[in-house]
Amino acid sequence: SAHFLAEAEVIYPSALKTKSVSTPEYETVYSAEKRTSTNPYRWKIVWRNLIAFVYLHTSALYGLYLLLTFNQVQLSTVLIGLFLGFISAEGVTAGAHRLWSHRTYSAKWPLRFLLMIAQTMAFQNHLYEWVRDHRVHHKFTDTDADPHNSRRGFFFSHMGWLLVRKHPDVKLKGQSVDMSDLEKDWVVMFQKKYYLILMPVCCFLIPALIPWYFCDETWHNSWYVSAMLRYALSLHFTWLVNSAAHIWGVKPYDKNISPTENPSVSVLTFGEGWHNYHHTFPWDYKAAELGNYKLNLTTGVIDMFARIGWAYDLKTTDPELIRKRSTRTGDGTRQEHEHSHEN
Ligand code: ST9
Ligand code: ZN
Ligand code: ZN
Repeated sequence: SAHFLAEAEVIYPSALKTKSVSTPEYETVYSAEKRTSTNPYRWKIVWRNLIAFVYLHTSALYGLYLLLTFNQVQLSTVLIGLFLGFISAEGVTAGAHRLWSHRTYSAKWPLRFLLMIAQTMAFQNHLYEWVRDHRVHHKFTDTDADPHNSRRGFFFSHMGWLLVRKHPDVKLKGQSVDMSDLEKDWVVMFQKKYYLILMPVCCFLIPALIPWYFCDETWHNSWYVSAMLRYALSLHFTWLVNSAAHIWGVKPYDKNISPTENPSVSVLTFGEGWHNYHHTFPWDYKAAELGNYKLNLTTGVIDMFARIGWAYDLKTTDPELIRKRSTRTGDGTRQEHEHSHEN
Protein backbone atom coordinates (compact mmCIF):
# COMPACT_ATOMS: atom_id res chain seq x y z
CA SER A 1 0.00 0.00 0.00
CA ALA A 2 2.90 2.32 0.67
CA HIS A 3 5.01 1.54 -2.36
CA PHE A 4 4.79 4.98 -3.93
CA LEU A 5 6.66 6.53 -1.06
CA ALA A 6 9.99 8.19 -1.19
CA GLU A 7 12.45 6.18 0.79
CA ALA A 8 16.09 6.10 1.77
CA GLU A 9 18.31 3.24 2.65
CA VAL A 10 20.03 3.51 5.98
CA ILE A 11 21.79 0.25 6.64
CA TYR A 12 21.41 -1.87 3.59
CA PRO A 13 24.13 -4.32 2.57
CA SER A 14 25.01 -3.63 -1.04
CA ALA A 15 24.56 -7.29 -1.92
CA LEU A 16 20.87 -6.99 -1.00
CA LYS A 17 20.07 -3.88 -3.00
CA THR A 18 17.30 -5.45 -5.08
CA LYS A 19 14.18 -3.41 -4.51
CA SER A 20 11.42 -5.94 -4.99
CA VAL A 21 12.81 -9.43 -4.86
CA SER A 22 10.66 -12.43 -5.56
CA THR A 23 10.03 -14.80 -2.69
CA PRO A 24 12.50 -17.60 -3.61
CA GLU A 25 15.21 -15.09 -4.41
CA TYR A 26 14.59 -13.40 -1.12
CA GLU A 27 14.82 -16.64 0.80
CA THR A 28 18.24 -17.36 -0.66
CA VAL A 29 19.46 -13.89 0.12
CA TYR A 30 17.97 -13.99 3.57
CA SER A 31 19.44 -17.32 4.61
CA ALA A 32 22.83 -16.19 3.34
CA GLU A 33 22.39 -13.07 5.38
CA LYS A 34 21.45 -15.12 8.42
CA ARG A 35 24.51 -17.33 8.05
CA THR A 36 26.87 -14.39 7.97
CA SER A 37 24.64 -12.72 10.56
CA THR A 38 26.21 -9.31 10.11
CA ASN A 39 22.98 -7.43 9.68
CA PRO A 40 19.81 -9.25 10.66
CA TYR A 41 17.52 -6.32 9.84
CA ARG A 42 17.38 -4.09 6.79
CA TRP A 43 16.29 -0.59 7.68
CA LYS A 44 14.66 1.43 4.95
CA ILE A 45 13.19 4.65 6.25
CA VAL A 46 9.79 5.65 4.85
CA TRP A 47 10.19 9.39 4.62
CA ARG A 48 6.49 10.14 4.24
CA ASN A 49 5.80 8.55 7.60
CA LEU A 50 8.77 10.22 9.28
CA ILE A 51 7.68 13.65 8.04
CA ALA A 52 4.06 13.01 9.08
CA PHE A 53 5.18 11.90 12.56
CA VAL A 54 7.41 14.96 12.97
CA TYR A 55 4.48 17.21 12.03
CA LEU A 56 2.10 15.31 14.33
CA HIS A 57 4.42 15.48 17.32
CA THR A 58 5.33 19.12 16.85
CA SER A 59 1.63 19.99 16.56
CA ALA A 60 0.71 17.86 19.56
CA LEU A 61 3.38 19.55 21.69
CA TYR A 62 2.07 22.92 20.56
CA GLY A 63 -1.46 21.73 21.50
CA LEU A 64 -0.11 20.78 24.93
CA TYR A 65 1.45 24.22 25.26
CA LEU A 66 -1.88 25.88 24.37
CA LEU A 67 -3.57 23.69 26.94
CA LEU A 68 -1.11 24.50 29.70
CA THR A 69 -1.46 28.24 29.19
CA PHE A 70 -5.01 27.78 30.47
CA ASN A 71 -6.80 30.91 29.28
CA GLN A 72 -6.37 29.99 25.60
CA VAL A 73 -8.27 26.73 25.34
CA GLN A 74 -11.87 26.26 26.45
CA LEU A 75 -12.67 23.55 28.97
CA SER A 76 -15.31 22.18 26.59
CA THR A 77 -12.60 21.62 23.95
CA VAL A 78 -10.56 19.58 26.42
CA LEU A 79 -13.59 17.54 27.46
CA ILE A 80 -14.54 16.89 23.82
CA GLY A 81 -10.95 15.82 23.10
CA LEU A 82 -11.01 13.41 26.04
CA PHE A 83 -14.39 12.02 25.03
CA LEU A 84 -13.37 11.50 21.39
CA GLY A 85 -10.11 9.95 22.61
CA PHE A 86 -12.10 7.48 24.68
CA ILE A 87 -14.47 6.62 21.81
CA SER A 88 -11.57 6.06 19.40
CA ALA A 89 -9.77 3.94 22.02
CA GLU A 90 -12.82 1.68 22.30
CA GLY A 91 -12.82 1.30 18.53
CA VAL A 92 -9.33 -0.13 18.94
CA THR A 93 -9.72 -2.18 22.14
CA ALA A 94 -13.33 -3.41 21.97
CA GLY A 95 -13.32 -3.36 18.15
CA ALA A 96 -10.04 -3.98 16.32
CA HIS A 97 -8.51 -5.96 19.17
CA ARG A 98 -11.05 -7.98 21.14
CA LEU A 99 -13.73 -8.35 18.46
CA TRP A 100 -12.00 -8.51 15.08
CA SER A 101 -8.46 -9.74 15.87
CA HIS A 102 -9.34 -12.36 18.46
CA ARG A 103 -13.07 -12.99 18.07
CA THR A 104 -13.45 -12.97 21.85
CA TYR A 105 -17.16 -12.20 21.35
CA SER A 106 -19.65 -11.66 18.54
CA ALA A 107 -21.38 -8.40 17.68
CA LYS A 108 -24.51 -7.45 15.76
CA TRP A 109 -23.94 -5.15 12.81
CA PRO A 110 -24.96 -1.88 14.51
CA LEU A 111 -22.28 -2.42 17.14
CA ARG A 112 -19.75 -3.46 14.50
CA PHE A 113 -20.57 -0.31 12.56
CA LEU A 114 -20.14 1.93 15.62
CA LEU A 115 -16.84 0.27 16.50
CA MET A 116 -15.65 0.62 12.91
CA ILE A 117 -16.35 4.38 12.94
CA ALA A 118 -14.62 4.70 16.32
CA GLN A 119 -11.63 2.73 15.06
CA THR A 120 -11.48 4.97 11.98
CA MET A 121 -11.31 7.95 14.33
CA ALA A 122 -8.23 6.35 15.93
CA PHE A 123 -6.41 6.20 12.54
CA GLN A 124 -4.30 3.14 13.24
CA ASN A 125 -4.77 1.80 9.70
CA HIS A 126 -7.99 0.16 8.53
CA LEU A 127 -9.28 -2.88 10.38
CA TYR A 128 -8.11 -5.39 7.82
CA GLU A 129 -4.48 -4.20 8.06
CA TRP A 130 -4.60 -3.71 11.84
CA VAL A 131 -5.97 -7.20 12.42
CA ARG A 132 -3.53 -8.84 9.99
CA ASP A 133 -0.55 -7.21 11.72
CA HIS A 134 -1.95 -8.12 15.13
CA ARG A 135 -2.64 -11.76 14.29
CA VAL A 136 0.88 -12.01 12.87
CA HIS A 137 2.19 -10.45 16.11
CA HIS A 138 0.49 -13.16 18.17
CA LYS A 139 1.46 -16.01 15.91
CA PHE A 140 5.14 -15.04 15.56
CA THR A 141 5.72 -12.99 18.76
CA ASP A 142 9.29 -11.67 19.10
CA THR A 143 10.58 -13.12 15.86
CA ASP A 144 11.49 -11.33 12.62
CA ALA A 145 7.97 -12.08 11.41
CA ASP A 146 6.46 -10.03 14.26
CA PRO A 147 5.73 -6.56 12.78
CA HIS A 148 6.74 -4.90 16.09
CA ASN A 149 9.25 -7.48 17.32
CA SER A 150 10.12 -6.32 20.86
CA ARG A 151 13.60 -7.84 20.60
CA ARG A 152 14.47 -4.91 18.38
CA GLY A 153 14.18 -2.58 21.35
CA PHE A 154 11.75 -0.13 22.93
CA PHE A 155 11.74 2.41 20.13
CA PHE A 156 11.23 -0.09 17.32
CA SER A 157 8.33 -1.88 19.01
CA HIS A 158 6.82 1.44 20.12
CA MET A 159 6.78 3.44 16.88
CA GLY A 160 9.93 2.69 14.89
CA TRP A 161 8.21 -0.16 13.09
CA LEU A 162 5.86 2.37 11.47
CA LEU A 163 8.78 4.35 10.07
CA VAL A 164 10.60 1.62 8.15
CA ARG A 165 9.74 -1.09 5.64
CA LYS A 166 8.60 -4.33 7.18
CA HIS A 167 10.99 -7.23 7.59
CA PRO A 168 10.39 -9.61 4.68
CA ASP A 169 9.48 -12.38 7.17
CA VAL A 170 6.39 -10.38 8.15
CA LYS A 171 5.11 -10.56 4.60
CA LEU A 172 6.31 -14.12 4.00
CA LYS A 173 5.04 -15.76 7.18
CA GLY A 174 2.13 -13.36 7.43
CA GLN A 175 0.59 -15.11 4.44
CA SER A 176 -0.16 -18.09 6.69
CA VAL A 177 -2.66 -16.06 8.70
CA ASP A 178 -6.32 -16.66 7.84
CA MET A 179 -8.22 -13.44 7.15
CA SER A 180 -11.33 -14.97 5.55
CA ASP A 181 -13.59 -14.02 8.48
CA LEU A 182 -12.83 -10.34 7.91
CA GLU A 183 -13.29 -10.69 4.17
CA LYS A 184 -16.84 -11.88 4.90
CA ASP A 185 -17.64 -8.92 7.17
CA TRP A 186 -19.16 -6.13 5.07
CA VAL A 187 -18.45 -3.55 7.76
CA VAL A 188 -14.71 -4.29 7.54
CA MET A 189 -14.72 -4.35 3.75
CA PHE A 190 -16.72 -1.12 3.56
CA GLN A 191 -14.16 0.63 5.79
CA LYS A 192 -11.26 -0.79 3.75
CA LYS A 193 -12.79 0.42 0.50
CA TYR A 194 -13.50 3.99 1.66
CA TYR A 195 -10.66 4.37 4.19
CA LEU A 196 -8.93 7.24 2.42
CA ILE A 197 -12.13 9.29 2.72
CA LEU A 198 -13.44 7.99 6.06
CA MET A 199 -10.13 8.30 7.95
CA PRO A 200 -9.41 12.04 7.43
CA VAL A 201 -13.06 12.86 8.11
CA CYS A 202 -13.30 10.78 11.32
CA CYS A 203 -9.80 11.32 12.72
CA PHE A 204 -9.14 14.97 11.84
CA LEU A 205 -12.07 16.86 10.34
CA ILE A 206 -14.92 15.96 12.71
CA PRO A 207 -12.81 16.20 15.90
CA ALA A 208 -11.59 19.66 14.84
CA LEU A 209 -15.06 20.81 13.70
CA ILE A 210 -16.98 19.92 16.86
CA PRO A 211 -15.38 22.39 19.36
CA TRP A 212 -15.16 25.07 16.67
CA TYR A 213 -18.78 24.76 15.56
CA PHE A 214 -20.56 23.91 18.82
CA CYS A 215 -18.45 25.64 21.47
CA ASP A 216 -17.21 28.79 19.74
CA GLU A 217 -13.65 27.53 20.01
CA THR A 218 -11.07 28.94 17.59
CA TRP A 219 -10.21 26.71 14.66
CA HIS A 220 -6.58 26.98 15.74
CA ASN A 221 -7.18 25.60 19.26
CA SER A 222 -9.61 23.02 17.94
CA TRP A 223 -7.06 21.66 15.47
CA TYR A 224 -4.08 21.48 17.83
CA VAL A 225 -5.93 20.12 20.86
CA SER A 226 -8.95 18.12 19.73
CA ALA A 227 -7.32 16.76 16.56
CA MET A 228 -3.51 16.70 16.95
CA LEU A 229 -2.97 16.28 20.68
CA ARG A 230 -5.83 13.81 21.05
CA TYR A 231 -4.54 11.67 18.17
CA ALA A 232 -0.87 11.73 19.26
CA LEU A 233 -1.71 10.73 22.84
CA SER A 234 -3.97 7.90 21.76
CA LEU A 235 -1.20 6.56 19.50
CA HIS A 236 1.41 6.62 22.26
CA PHE A 237 -0.92 4.96 24.77
CA THR A 238 -1.64 2.21 22.25
CA TRP A 239 2.02 1.78 21.33
CA LEU A 240 2.89 1.26 25.02
CA VAL A 241 1.19 -2.14 24.78
CA ASN A 242 3.78 -3.21 22.22
CA SER A 243 6.75 -1.58 23.98
CA ALA A 244 6.31 -1.20 27.77
CA ALA A 245 3.98 -4.20 28.18
CA HIS A 246 6.51 -6.36 26.34
CA ILE A 247 9.35 -5.20 28.63
CA TRP A 248 8.31 -4.22 32.17
CA GLY A 249 6.17 -6.21 34.58
CA VAL A 250 5.55 -9.63 36.06
CA LYS A 251 4.67 -12.80 34.13
CA PRO A 252 2.23 -14.78 36.28
CA TYR A 253 0.89 -16.92 33.43
CA ASP A 254 3.85 -17.63 31.17
CA LYS A 255 7.38 -16.61 32.08
CA ASN A 256 8.76 -17.83 28.75
CA ILE A 257 7.25 -15.00 26.67
CA SER A 258 8.03 -11.27 26.68
CA PRO A 259 4.51 -9.86 27.37
CA THR A 260 3.97 -8.65 30.95
CA GLU A 261 1.23 -7.54 33.32
CA ASN A 262 1.53 -3.74 33.34
CA PRO A 263 -1.09 -1.84 35.41
CA SER A 264 -0.01 1.64 34.19
CA VAL A 265 -0.46 0.62 30.57
CA SER A 266 -3.81 -0.91 31.51
CA VAL A 267 -5.03 2.42 32.87
CA LEU A 268 -3.90 4.32 29.77
CA THR A 269 -5.40 1.77 27.34
CA PHE A 270 -8.64 0.97 29.18
CA GLY A 271 -7.58 -2.57 30.01
CA GLU A 272 -5.03 -3.70 27.44
CA GLY A 273 -1.96 -3.86 29.69
CA TRP A 274 -2.66 -7.32 31.14
CA HIS A 275 -0.56 -8.54 28.31
CA ASN A 276 1.01 -11.68 29.79
CA TYR A 277 -2.50 -12.98 30.41
CA HIS A 278 -3.67 -11.85 26.98
CA HIS A 279 -0.89 -13.61 25.08
CA THR A 280 -1.49 -16.78 27.14
CA PHE A 281 -5.30 -16.77 26.82
CA PRO A 282 -6.00 -14.59 23.74
CA TRP A 283 -9.63 -15.71 23.36
CA ASP A 284 -10.74 -14.07 26.64
CA TYR A 285 -12.98 -11.01 26.05
CA LYS A 286 -11.66 -9.41 29.25
CA ALA A 287 -8.03 -9.62 27.98
CA ALA A 288 -7.25 -10.09 31.68
CA GLU A 289 -7.93 -12.61 34.42
CA LEU A 290 -10.12 -10.28 36.44
CA GLY A 291 -13.02 -8.16 35.28
CA ASN A 292 -12.18 -5.10 37.40
CA TYR A 293 -13.69 -2.22 35.40
CA LYS A 294 -11.40 0.38 36.97
CA LEU A 295 -8.38 -1.12 35.28
CA ASN A 296 -10.33 -2.55 32.34
CA LEU A 297 -13.03 -0.16 31.20
CA THR A 298 -13.29 -1.97 27.85
CA THR A 299 -14.68 -5.04 29.62
CA GLY A 300 -17.36 -2.75 31.07
CA VAL A 301 -18.19 -1.43 27.60
CA ILE A 302 -18.53 -4.94 26.15
CA ASP A 303 -20.64 -6.04 29.15
CA MET A 304 -22.89 -3.02 28.60
CA PHE A 305 -23.46 -3.95 24.96
CA ALA A 306 -24.01 -7.57 26.02
CA ARG A 307 -26.80 -6.37 28.31
CA ILE A 308 -28.69 -4.87 25.36
CA GLY A 309 -27.94 -7.92 23.19
CA TRP A 310 -25.63 -6.24 20.66
CA ALA A 311 -22.64 -8.23 21.94
CA TYR A 312 -23.03 -11.95 22.58
CA ASP A 313 -21.08 -15.21 22.94
CA LEU A 314 -18.56 -13.58 25.25
CA LYS A 315 -15.66 -16.01 25.74
CA THR A 316 -13.72 -16.28 28.96
CA THR A 317 -11.31 -18.76 30.59
CA ASP A 318 -12.00 -21.49 33.14
CA PRO A 319 -10.31 -20.40 36.43
CA GLU A 320 -9.05 -23.94 36.92
CA LEU A 321 -7.25 -23.81 33.54
CA ILE A 322 -5.69 -20.46 34.50
CA ARG A 323 -4.55 -21.92 37.82
CA LYS A 324 -2.99 -25.00 36.23
CA ARG A 325 -1.32 -23.05 33.46
CA SER A 326 0.23 -20.48 35.77
CA THR A 327 1.48 -23.20 38.12
CA ARG A 328 3.13 -24.87 35.15
CA THR A 329 4.55 -21.90 33.21
CA GLY A 330 4.11 -18.77 35.38
CA ASP A 331 6.80 -16.87 37.28
CA GLY A 332 5.08 -17.48 40.63
CA THR A 333 3.64 -13.98 41.03
CA ARG A 334 -0.02 -14.89 40.48
CA GLN A 335 -2.25 -14.32 43.50
CA GLU A 336 -5.05 -16.79 44.18
CA HIS A 337 -8.16 -14.78 43.45
CA GLU A 338 -11.71 -14.97 44.63
CA HIS A 339 -13.54 -15.58 41.40
CA SER A 340 -16.65 -13.77 42.46
CA HIS A 341 -16.96 -10.67 40.29
CA GLU A 342 -15.75 -7.65 42.16
CA ASN A 343 -17.17 -5.05 39.80
C1 ST9 B 1 -0.68 2.33 14.24
C2 ST9 B 1 -0.97 0.90 14.49
O1 ST9 B 1 -0.37 3.10 15.11
C3 ST9 B 1 -0.84 0.58 15.96
C4 ST9 B 1 -1.10 -0.85 16.21
C5 ST9 B 1 -0.85 -1.19 17.64
C6 ST9 B 1 -1.21 -2.56 18.00
C7 ST9 B 1 -1.30 -2.70 19.48
C8 ST9 B 1 -1.87 -4.01 19.89
C9 ST9 B 1 -2.05 -4.13 21.34
C10 ST9 B 1 -3.42 -4.54 21.80
C11 ST9 B 1 -4.49 -3.52 21.75
C12 ST9 B 1 -4.14 -2.20 22.31
C13 ST9 B 1 -5.23 -1.19 22.34
C14 ST9 B 1 -4.84 0.15 22.84
C15 ST9 B 1 -5.95 1.12 23.05
C16 ST9 B 1 -5.81 2.52 22.81
C17 ST9 B 1 -5.78 3.37 23.96
C18 ST9 B 1 -5.76 4.88 23.77
N1 ST9 B 1 0.78 -10.14 7.06
O2 ST9 B 1 2.47 -2.52 5.25
P1 ST9 B 1 3.07 -2.60 3.88
C19 ST9 B 1 2.26 -7.65 2.84
S1 ST9 B 1 -0.84 2.90 12.61
C20 ST9 B 1 0.78 -10.53 5.79
O3 ST9 B 1 2.84 -1.44 2.98
P2 ST9 B 1 5.90 -1.97 3.81
C21 ST9 B 1 0.95 -7.39 2.13
O4 ST9 B 1 0.91 -8.10 0.92
C22 ST9 B 1 -0.49 4.61 12.70
N2 ST9 B 1 1.19 -9.77 4.78
O5 ST9 B 1 4.65 -2.93 4.03
C23 ST9 B 1 1.01 -5.91 1.88
O6 ST9 B 1 0.23 -5.47 0.81
P3 ST9 B 1 -1.38 -5.23 0.98
C24 ST9 B 1 -0.82 5.32 11.45
C25 ST9 B 1 1.61 -8.55 5.07
O7 ST9 B 1 5.97 -1.51 2.43
C26 ST9 B 1 2.46 -5.71 1.56
O8 ST9 B 1 3.15 -6.65 2.38
N3 ST9 B 1 -0.37 4.65 10.26
C27 ST9 B 1 1.64 -8.07 6.38
O9 ST9 B 1 7.07 -2.71 4.38
C28 ST9 B 1 2.94 -4.30 1.85
O10 ST9 B 1 2.56 -3.93 3.19
C29 ST9 B 1 0.90 4.70 9.82
O11 ST9 B 1 1.74 5.29 10.47
C30 ST9 B 1 1.19 -8.92 7.40
N4 ST9 B 1 1.18 -8.54 8.69
O12 ST9 B 1 5.56 -0.69 4.70
C31 ST9 B 1 1.20 4.01 8.52
N5 ST9 B 1 2.10 -6.82 6.37
O13 ST9 B 1 -1.55 -4.36 2.22
C32 ST9 B 1 1.85 2.76 8.84
C33 ST9 B 1 2.37 -6.52 5.10
O14 ST9 B 1 -1.78 -4.55 -0.27
N6 ST9 B 1 2.14 1.88 7.75
N7 ST9 B 1 2.09 -7.57 4.29
O15 ST9 B 1 -1.99 -6.58 1.20
C34 ST9 B 1 2.98 2.04 6.69
O16 ST9 B 1 3.22 3.12 6.19
C35 ST9 B 1 3.60 0.78 6.16
O17 ST9 B 1 2.85 -0.33 6.61
C36 ST9 B 1 5.06 0.59 6.66
C37 ST9 B 1 5.62 -0.73 6.10
C38 ST9 B 1 5.93 1.75 6.17
C39 ST9 B 1 5.13 0.53 8.20
ZN1 ZN C 1 -4.00 -9.41 20.99
ZN1 ZN D 1 1.78 -8.29 22.36
